[in-house]
Amino acid sequence: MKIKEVILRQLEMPLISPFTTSFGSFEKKEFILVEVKNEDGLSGWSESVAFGAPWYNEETIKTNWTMLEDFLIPLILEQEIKHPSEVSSLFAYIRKNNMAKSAIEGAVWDLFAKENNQPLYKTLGGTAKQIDVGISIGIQKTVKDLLNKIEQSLESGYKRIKIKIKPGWDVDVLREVRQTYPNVPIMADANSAYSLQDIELLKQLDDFNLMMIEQPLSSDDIVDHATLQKQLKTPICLDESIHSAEDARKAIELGSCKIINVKIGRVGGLTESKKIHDLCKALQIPVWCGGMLESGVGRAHNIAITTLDNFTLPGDTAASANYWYKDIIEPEVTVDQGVIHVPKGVGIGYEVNNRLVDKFTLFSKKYRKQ
Ligand code: OSB
Ligand code: MG
Repeated sequence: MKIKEVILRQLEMPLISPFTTSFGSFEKKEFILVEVKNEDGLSGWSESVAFGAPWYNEETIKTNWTMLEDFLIPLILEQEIKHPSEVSSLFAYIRKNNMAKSAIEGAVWDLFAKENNQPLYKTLGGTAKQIDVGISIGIQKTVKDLLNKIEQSLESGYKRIKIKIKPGWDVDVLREVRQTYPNVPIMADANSAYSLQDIELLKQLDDFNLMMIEQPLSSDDIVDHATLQKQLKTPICLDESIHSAEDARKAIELGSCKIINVKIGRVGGLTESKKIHDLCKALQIPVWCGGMLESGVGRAHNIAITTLDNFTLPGDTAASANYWYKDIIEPEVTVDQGVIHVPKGVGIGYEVNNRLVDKFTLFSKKYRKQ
């Protein structure tokens, strides 16, 4: 591959409705969109999933921009890359900063797939023609609001409902939801809002036949999660705690979780996501693809990785219209009876709408080979 130019753009897109988690609330989405260009004028696209503030992990939009500008883009422009799976080894000497690494690694994967006239999902080894999706519902003002959102989501066909929980918005809320919907596949995501001191409360969640509870304890913990899993019937799924295939191996060995949420950005890219997928498949641990309120570009990457065969549980990649007035890809991601039909076009399989990208861009910068 001959990468000639990298363009970073900072975008800001308004969300249709605010999204609230145990760590904070999003009114709009700010993110870095990455474009890599080859000498023939083909473009590969990806986005950084880092938020404006370091509340999900330690990265931010600004730290990602710095890492990309000072370290990652120079490596991409200087080295001859034969295959995108080499990118993560190029980056291996740089510690963490996974979302920054992933932001450019994904664009290289997209470009490579396009150079080879192949859909990205096939380049990754995926086979599914359609993928099952669920929806993540943020913390609401009232239980009635939550029940309304669940109703709408079920009408739209989503295959499972994820409910965000936090202390004060947990057992009573889930009880009401379960009473209203005795048979709907439901899970809860705590985004690290609890500690082992809350074990009696967490055990009450076993009454609600949840598919899983996602990341109940600290974002850097796998030890207490193992203690907790021994006392819970409900499977624990880890999100924040897993940054690599090695983390996944250790968590599984310790018994810290029975399910893993794969987020491409959190683990440093598509190559590492595939490694986690393969490891979990060998160990019979189901995985699913998480979401970070991505624009269509990130959503397309999520769809591509989800076509690998151990993504057996519905992911969080909901339709574009769940988040955006108008998404930056064409066509938008749509959900039809709870499934997304995987696009057949080359690369990410969706066209980036340059006019809308320009509209949402606050500033941008180009980097070229010296
Ligand atoms: O923990 O999965 C999470 C959104 C922002 C930060 C963290 C998470 C989430 C979601 C929403 O649950 C997933 C989505 O709809 O993109
Ligand atoms: Mg989560």
